[in-house]
Amino acid sequence: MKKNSISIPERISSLKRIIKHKNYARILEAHSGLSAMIAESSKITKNRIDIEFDGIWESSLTDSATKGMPDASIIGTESRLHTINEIAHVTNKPIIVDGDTGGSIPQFEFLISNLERLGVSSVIIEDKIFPKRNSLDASANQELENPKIFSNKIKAGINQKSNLDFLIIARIESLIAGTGLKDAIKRAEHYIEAGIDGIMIHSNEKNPKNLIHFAEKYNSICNKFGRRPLLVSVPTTYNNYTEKALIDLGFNIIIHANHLLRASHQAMKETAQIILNDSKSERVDKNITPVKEIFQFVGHDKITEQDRENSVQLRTPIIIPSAGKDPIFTKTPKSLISINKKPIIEHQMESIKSAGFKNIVLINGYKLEDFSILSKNENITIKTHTEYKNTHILHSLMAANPYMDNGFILLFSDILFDPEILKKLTSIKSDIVLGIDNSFTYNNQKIDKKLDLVVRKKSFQEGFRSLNNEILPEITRIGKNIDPKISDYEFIGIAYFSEKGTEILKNTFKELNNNLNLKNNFHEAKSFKMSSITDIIQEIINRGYLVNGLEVRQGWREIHSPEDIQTAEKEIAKLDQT
Ligand code: SPV
Ligand code: MG
Repeated sequence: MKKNSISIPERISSLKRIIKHKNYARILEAHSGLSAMIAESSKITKNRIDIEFDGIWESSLTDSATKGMPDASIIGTESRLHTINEIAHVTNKPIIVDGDTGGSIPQFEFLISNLERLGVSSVIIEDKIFPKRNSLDASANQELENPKIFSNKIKAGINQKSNLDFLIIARIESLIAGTGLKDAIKRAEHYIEAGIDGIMIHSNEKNPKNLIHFAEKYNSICNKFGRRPLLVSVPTTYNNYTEKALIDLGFNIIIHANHLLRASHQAMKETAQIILNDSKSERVDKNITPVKEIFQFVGHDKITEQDRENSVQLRTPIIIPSAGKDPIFTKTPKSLISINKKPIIEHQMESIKSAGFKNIVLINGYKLEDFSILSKNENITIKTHTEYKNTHILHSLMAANPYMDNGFILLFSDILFDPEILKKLTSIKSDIVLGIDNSFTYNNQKIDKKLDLVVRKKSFQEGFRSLNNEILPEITRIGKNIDPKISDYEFIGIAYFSEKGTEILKNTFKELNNNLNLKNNFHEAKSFKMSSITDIIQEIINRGYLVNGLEVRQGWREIHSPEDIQTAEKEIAKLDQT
């Protein structure tokens, strides 16, 4: 799941929901964004069942220790909220906050409204007097609050909450302060009467007899009030008890309260010792997480991937040759044919923009004055190919020669397409990649035009591997005159040329242009001047350069005939409805 992708009310309610569903929640301590992500993402599978923590405990002990401070009401609420915010920002699971004593009533109200705002599910406050001392220190002097005064604080807290699923839990410290089981039971009665959502009974004993007695009596205590608030355990000293044993005793929330902090402290100490000893860090490598894994864990990889994409998108122009007169649509240049009251070029510009690309170079020729409607658009550069009558699409494309230096995407003027196609094409680290589609091979519809067919190298394993390790087909033949039966794909009229791919194209073009022998027959064209893009691609392949295909299924449509316009309009109308 993505970091912080849950709504605040949903997150607040999630703890209550989990407990309602399975009667208990297993919680692990965190003291930072990173440790919270470990708590959230840790998972094992036992007997084919996935086991994870249900939520995060934001502990006063470990938040203070992370700041190098004792757990003695020194680190203030603002600082604690900072840590809680950090944790909430990178996780989605329920958070239970250790609220210490809760402070005065106004301080407790302030804490609750801030915790709800951050999506925290619950706060636990202990019935000690401020400034408190950590409960695990058996030698500390622990002073308890009068239960009636503490109950007033509980009532004020209940009044303050704006989400009924936010749980206020009272932590009874009688067994820590040495006031005994009876005092604990009396306090529980006060707090339940005040309307508490849960009771945490704490103990710092290894063999917590009184805590067990309390748990055994808990249901009968609750019976008097006709409701049973949740029961919470923090088994730090009595951690020979399994979660199952505690659940069987009636506990609903089990908090492993400080273990990630203690684990990291131990690991840090050992690492520091080894580096000091060896005066180099090599030996610690095997014990510590590789930087690469940290990058991946905190999402650094995604940032660099986006950077790469962005820079490719800013650098790479989309070149659209639209100079010739179409044999079917003779009145209008192809780019300006209207689909749903918008010229094709505008549909293309929308897809280009949504794929993150900025610069478009359009080559016009026939009826160039009609293109004045685009003159106000600053992302589009219009270049005129005056020789359009005596040449074909390859020469139109090459009229954009000065704009190609950083590589480019070639886009035929009559293609509607999904933005993802552009993104995918440029994410492949191959120098020349053609968008190819194999649907014609199983599509029985009558095809009323000659397709640009493509044959791929059959030993597929030898194909080029893309960044995400897909094997890309290597193209061996391309053209209209290939037998469809031996063809694997059709070219969709979208292709990517990297900087190097462009250099190959430019050099090949330049050499052929200077070759006077090419007046007749150039691949499938009558002459080099009248050649198509597919002719020069075949030439590039024949010269030994690698040309790859990116398989595209659906997400594109060629506007070849008036029927195609009707179909495209219907498709757009359908999309608009959904
Ligand atoms: C904490 O984790 O800060 C707690 C639990 O309050 S304990 O340290 O056991 O008191
Ligand atoms: Mg604490």
